[in-house]
Amino acid sequence: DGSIHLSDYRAPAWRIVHADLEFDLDAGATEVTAHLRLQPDPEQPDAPLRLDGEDLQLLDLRIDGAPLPSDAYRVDAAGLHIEGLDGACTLTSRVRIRPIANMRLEGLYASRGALFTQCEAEGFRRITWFVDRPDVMPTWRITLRAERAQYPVLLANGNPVEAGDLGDGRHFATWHNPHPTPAYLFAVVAGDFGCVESRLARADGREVALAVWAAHEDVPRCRYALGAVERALRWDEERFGRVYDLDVFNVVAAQDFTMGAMENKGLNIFNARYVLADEDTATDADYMGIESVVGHEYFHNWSGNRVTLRDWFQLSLKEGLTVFRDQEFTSDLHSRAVKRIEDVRLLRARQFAEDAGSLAHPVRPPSYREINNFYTLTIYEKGAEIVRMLHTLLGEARFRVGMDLYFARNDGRAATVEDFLAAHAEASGRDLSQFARWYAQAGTPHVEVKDDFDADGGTYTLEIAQRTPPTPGQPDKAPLHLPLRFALYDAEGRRLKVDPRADDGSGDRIELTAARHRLRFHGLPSRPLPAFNQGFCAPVKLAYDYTPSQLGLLARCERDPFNRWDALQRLATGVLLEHFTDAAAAGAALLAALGDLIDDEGQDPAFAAECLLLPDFDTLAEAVPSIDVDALIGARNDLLDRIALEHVERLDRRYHALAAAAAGGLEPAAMSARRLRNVCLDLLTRLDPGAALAQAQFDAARSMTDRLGALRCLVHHDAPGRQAALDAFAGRYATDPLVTDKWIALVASRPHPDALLDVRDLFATQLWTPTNPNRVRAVLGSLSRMNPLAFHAPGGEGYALLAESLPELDGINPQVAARLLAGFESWRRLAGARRNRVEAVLQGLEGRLSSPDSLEMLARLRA
Ligand code: HT7
Ligand code: ZN
Repeated sequence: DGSIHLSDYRAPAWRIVHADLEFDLDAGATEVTAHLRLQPDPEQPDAPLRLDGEDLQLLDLRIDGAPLPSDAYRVDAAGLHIEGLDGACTLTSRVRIRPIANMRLEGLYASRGALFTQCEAEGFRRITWFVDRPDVMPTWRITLRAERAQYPVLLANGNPVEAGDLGDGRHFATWHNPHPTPAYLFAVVAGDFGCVESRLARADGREVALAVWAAHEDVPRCRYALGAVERALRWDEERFGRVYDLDVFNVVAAQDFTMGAMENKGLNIFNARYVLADEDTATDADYMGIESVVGHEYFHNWSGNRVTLRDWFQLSLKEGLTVFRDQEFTSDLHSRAVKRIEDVRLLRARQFAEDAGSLAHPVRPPSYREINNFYTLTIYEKGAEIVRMLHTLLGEARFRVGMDLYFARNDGRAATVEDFLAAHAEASGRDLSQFARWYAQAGTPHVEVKDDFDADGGTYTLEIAQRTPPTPGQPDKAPLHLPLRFALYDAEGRRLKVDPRADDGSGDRIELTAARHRLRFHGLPSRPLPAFNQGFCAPVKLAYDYTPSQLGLLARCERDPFNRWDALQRLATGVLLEHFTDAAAAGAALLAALGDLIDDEGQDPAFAAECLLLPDFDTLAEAVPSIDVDALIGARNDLLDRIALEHVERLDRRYHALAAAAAGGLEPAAMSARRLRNVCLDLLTRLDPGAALAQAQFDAARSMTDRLGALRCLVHHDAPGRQAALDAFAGRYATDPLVTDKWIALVASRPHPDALLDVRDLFATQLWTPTNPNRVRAVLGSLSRMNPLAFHAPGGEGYALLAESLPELDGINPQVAARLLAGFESWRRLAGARRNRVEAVLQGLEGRLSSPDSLEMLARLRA
């Protein structure tokens, strides 16, 4: 079926040791001349040369300067085959490509008069003939020639070497990348850009010139991203000892971009939404997102670029590790507790759903048809959790030694997950062979804890069992090696010092390796209150039968802030799903705890805001065997109403008390205040049909956080001023596509059946630009991922709306279409007629999609 298997890996028969490329750039027709220095693998002496290439018009082909006769090579849909080559040689090819016709945004494409590339994972083959796999790592020299008027800025990987005039209005620039680099990290940008720049001394004493580029009108909004680059560079030196390795580091913002950003060597290309920010157009969350993505791409320079991947099955080796690194960056610079809560929210809502749905796959999948379909939450977020567990198992100091060894040993190489684990095993003396199962086994492990207290002897026993449910293609699972933190508290919430006489483990962390473990604690005066998985050190679903009052106590006394938040999430989940026998006591415990938090001025307001947010729809859907959409949405709404009603005065008081702090700029205290204020406002607006407070905040707003927070309340709570506010907002930002995406996302995520009509109306306006991935996501991503009420409309209208648009989108940008299809991943667990309705919609898509991306997704969804 066209699948590629991890077990079939073979080293490349031919390597490219140096690539010298010349581009005659033009949006309509670009000519690419490639001089590739080729070397055969001595172990595969007679293997033919096979070069990847797609949509290339071949103009000329030579070996060592001599034209190749037409019977000496063969071209098919995927490649160029040359047989009978006699050892090392230089292949020169000339091809023509059409950037303007490239809607897939893979390879070289045009966007708003400029030219950009996107080569990960297999886009370079759309630029020229090449051995397009990550374990082929030439050094590079890149010469760009173009008209100066339209393309005054010519950027490529590496260091600038030379630039000059060519006459006739044309000019050139030559770049050199001395580091062995796979083709997926190749990049070129040409266009009329401005930049903000700075110079920084590297830890090795050399200087690096940093620049962030954007369309001229957007340059003033690049300052924050530039600061984020500076912070990332310093942090990687200090925390990981990683020093930058070129004289320049360029970042360019593109409005048309499939994903978030791309870590091309020395020339990162970003979705404009992760670069451009000022107070008028960006929310606090946008600022945080920019810093985190800038960090992520910068950190790839070592985890991904200097040490790259042997093959695409190892994708999490760079992505999981780099997400872990960017999470630590944010945690070191801002609130560690709030960052962990945000990350675990995402993991539980989206990665756990992926792991439990039709698209579940291991962090290192054994096979794939289209690698683009594996840039998933499992590869990224679960991959990061695995690295985090390693960090927990080894501790910061030994983890750092392991990382240093990994980087030193694999620098300039294409590595595997085994190389990563071997470095950590060697540096720490630990056996990580069982731990490696995390990469091979899909599904979220369930850890169930039962306890017993023998009052006579004062002996407390914990029975801990782990089990991983079946996933597609993996019916049986073996036990995993995982760290589990725990603590015991007495009835007053005081931490008990424990001395576990267990099979293994000690102190407040044990390591699970078997399906069952027993821990015994002696000499306890009374039954303790246990707490587990502090900091969410293992990415598992942990079940322990807490009473509401125990959770209320934990929410106050747990030392670990993550677990204080988690106790409230558990309490809220239990109330919503009616898990507690004494429902009234549970509701009262939750309301009391939330009331204390609203009043608690000693607490970080951002943390309080996180505690006031109930588990979202996706997280709740993950906690039940069968998804009753109406029941989940109804229960959530009822509980939110109850919280608002119970605490209206407190919420109002706190909302106003935070006003002064919220009026500040980007300092953490002001951001935190705005966050809690917007949560208070949302609850208060539930009770106020006139939405006076939200209207007042909207009218007086001086920051996008305040303006959008208020607009969201007006729109999502159907306030009378909703349409006027939307129109005012749309008018104010009509020329700004990123802010326009924000209001479109609000409209498409309005929890009202009419959101489907609004989306249909949008399709009929000029705002619907199916070639722009951000806009497609704002409309259809928001509907399918952020609006369960409308998406799961009982008659199936939401499913039909998404499905209707997919064939057209698939013909434009298959990656975007395939990702939208993943919105159906949990369909098999839908209760009632909804499951049948999705099934019919998926069946209706049969024969209407054409890309390998969407065909693979559809097949996996329906398998
Ligand atoms: N490594 C990159 C992932 C990526 C990508 C980015 C943009 C367009 C298409 C893409 N395919 C894969 C981004 C990252 O994870 O850092
Ligand atoms: Zn990445």
